[in-house]
Amino acid sequence: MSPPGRPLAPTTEQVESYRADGFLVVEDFLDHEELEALRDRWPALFAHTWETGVAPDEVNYTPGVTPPDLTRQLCNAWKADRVVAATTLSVRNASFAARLAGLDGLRIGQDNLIWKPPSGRPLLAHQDGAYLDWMVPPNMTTCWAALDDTAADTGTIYYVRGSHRWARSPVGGEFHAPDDWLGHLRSVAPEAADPGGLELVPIEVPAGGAAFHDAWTWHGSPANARADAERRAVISHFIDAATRWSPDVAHPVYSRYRRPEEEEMDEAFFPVAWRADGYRSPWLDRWLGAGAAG
Ligand SMILES: O=C(O)CCC(=O)C(=O)O
Repeated sequence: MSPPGRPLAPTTEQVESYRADGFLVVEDFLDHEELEALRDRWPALFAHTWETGVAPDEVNYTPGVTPPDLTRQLCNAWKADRVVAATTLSVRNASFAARLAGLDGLRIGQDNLIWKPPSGRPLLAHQDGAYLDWMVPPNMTTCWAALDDTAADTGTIYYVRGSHRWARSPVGGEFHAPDDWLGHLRSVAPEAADPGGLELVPIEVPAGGAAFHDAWTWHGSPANARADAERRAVISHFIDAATRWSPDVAHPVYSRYRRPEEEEMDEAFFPVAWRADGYRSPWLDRWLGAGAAG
């Protein structure tokens, strides 16, 4: 259990394990009050009540419209809610992730709230890096934190151990509710056919536990086989603080935040959450504090 406002460093063993496997599990990560605050906010967020008045960049759930068994997702919910932002942009998440990745600093690329309802449908196994050709270099270090106790049969996230060293594969398949959540992986990654090549690891942690993964680590989540358990996650997809815009490739949503002819990413939209020299986007804590006071 670690407070979100303070830097946190992994042990040498944790760094070695992350680099060997392409992921790392930390069983006890979120602070207890933080976990409760996030759970309290959840229903309002998915009912489209935005604390800041600003909508997330992507809203893949509309109550009464979206089929109830689809896995629900909000992207860049930090812009909509400062309780979410206090976690997804936290010094703790970014400092820990940066040291695992061996980077001097991280900014948020995108955050993500995932809500897999009881009997909810799967999310496709993929490499995050395949979706990142709009940045230079394509990169991502992710902190995935559970709001519920997770188990192999509740549709938790699964990682393929060691797959960050596999070839970099292109985007393919249906991301939301695919018929076969491992279908794309099996069709593009020859390593998956090697005997013993596909070691799937379900992340089973108590609520408040976390897992970290690299941009090239294959991961996804099967259907929730339980009718009595939901599975929610709060995710920070960080990118190297020095990441720049691709001059050639645009993202349909995020490239709205690119100023013409500029390759530098704007801290208003991609704030620096932690840098080893102590820098953090100066507006961030003032804005989070205003939320706490209000
Ligand atoms: O929580 C999940 O089911 C998958 C989340 C995911 O794809 C990610 O964190 O990169």
